[in-house]
Amino acid sequence: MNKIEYKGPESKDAFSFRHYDKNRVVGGKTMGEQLRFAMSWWHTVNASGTDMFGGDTMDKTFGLSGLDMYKAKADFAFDFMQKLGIDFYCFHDVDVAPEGETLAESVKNLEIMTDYLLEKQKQTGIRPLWVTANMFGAKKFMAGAATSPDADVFAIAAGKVKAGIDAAVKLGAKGYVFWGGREGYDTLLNTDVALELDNLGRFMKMARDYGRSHGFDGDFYIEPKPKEPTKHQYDFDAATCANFLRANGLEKDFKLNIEANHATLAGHTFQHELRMAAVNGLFGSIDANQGDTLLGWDTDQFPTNVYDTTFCMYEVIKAGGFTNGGLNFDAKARRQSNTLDDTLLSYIAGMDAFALGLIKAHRIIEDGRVDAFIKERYSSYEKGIGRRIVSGEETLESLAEYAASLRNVEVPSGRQEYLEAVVNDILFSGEE
Ligand code: XUL
Ligand code: CO
Repeated sequence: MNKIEYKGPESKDAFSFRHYDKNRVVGGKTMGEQLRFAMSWWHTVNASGTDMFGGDTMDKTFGLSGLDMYKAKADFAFDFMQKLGIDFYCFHDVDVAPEGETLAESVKNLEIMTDYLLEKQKQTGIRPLWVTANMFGAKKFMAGAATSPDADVFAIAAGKVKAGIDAAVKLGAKGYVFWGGREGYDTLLNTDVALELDNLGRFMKMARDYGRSHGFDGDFYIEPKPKEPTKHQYDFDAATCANFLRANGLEKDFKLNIEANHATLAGHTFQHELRMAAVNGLFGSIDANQGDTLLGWDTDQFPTNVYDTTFCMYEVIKAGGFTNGGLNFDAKARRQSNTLDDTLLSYIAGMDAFALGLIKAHRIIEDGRVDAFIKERYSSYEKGIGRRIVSGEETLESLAEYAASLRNVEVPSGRQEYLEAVVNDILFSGEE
């Protein structure tokens, strides 16, 4: 196995890193520790290029079927991660083990496969960043899982999450994700929203209680997404999830897993969602990808836009860095990029874009012009009336009295273009 090596920005070797130098220290920690890259099992090991209009363009069966195929996929996955120097992976239950006719059969298959994965983990030191259960693919989940109108479906979903948490504990994962692709509704003509939302809260409390009493000491995450496949998803965006978590008393055990392409589908920037997570004390993990503004659906492309990776890493650094979370490439090579080399090149592109983002974000902070500008912009709250407002000493009446005779109040310029030029300056000049 040839490992992908760091060869520096001048390298023309497509199978080398130009910016990701795992052991290089940036801002007091190595790039590896700061970025905590993870491989998404579903895209990398399973996705075969299918889209709404056409079938497979890649074969990832290894010429096998049943458990043998899943084991071959695991062999491939660990080789692939080692080649790239990736230490984490993320998976849904059905990504790594075949689904049975019953819950009991599925759980058995998952146990067999997690035994196999555990062996591979011992050999390599690689482990899951997070685990999740697929509660959107099977026909029974067509109307949701925890928000299904059918209580048996709710029960099966609970069983899947229990098995997923058990797998997380067994494999040493410090994250468990809920992405509610079908937790929402298409029409109010058939939906009891109040009951569905209560059930979603009940479901997550059961998961929290089970996890905390069975050795899961990591973070639970909600991964917000506004729509697709469902028209209205209950986990719309970071702010909606913050409200849901607080309403259900879950905010101590849950954080958010912010996905770039989900942010843009919600009409937000990736950076906005990260900031909203952070200011609500819910910054957790990231699904790294990018969308295409002209297409407008969840294209799950590999992230190559360095402005976005820079602003993302700026938020990550400001939030204090990852603890249990990391950067999971919830991304797939384009349907036409259908060779194994393309998958490898996609990861290299994404990892380099984030390494560059980390370097540049760190530079923006070290440079200090942006932070200094923001501090100065709000300086009226550090003295006089502003300080008294912030410290809670003022009331509407006292402020009305204070403001009564103010004249010619001038708000200083916001200087947006200057600040954008500062960022360009840092992005496009100077060495790494
Ligand atoms: C779907 C999506 C999922 C979650 C895990 O848009 O992002 O792959 O990350 O279920
Ligand atoms: Co995702």
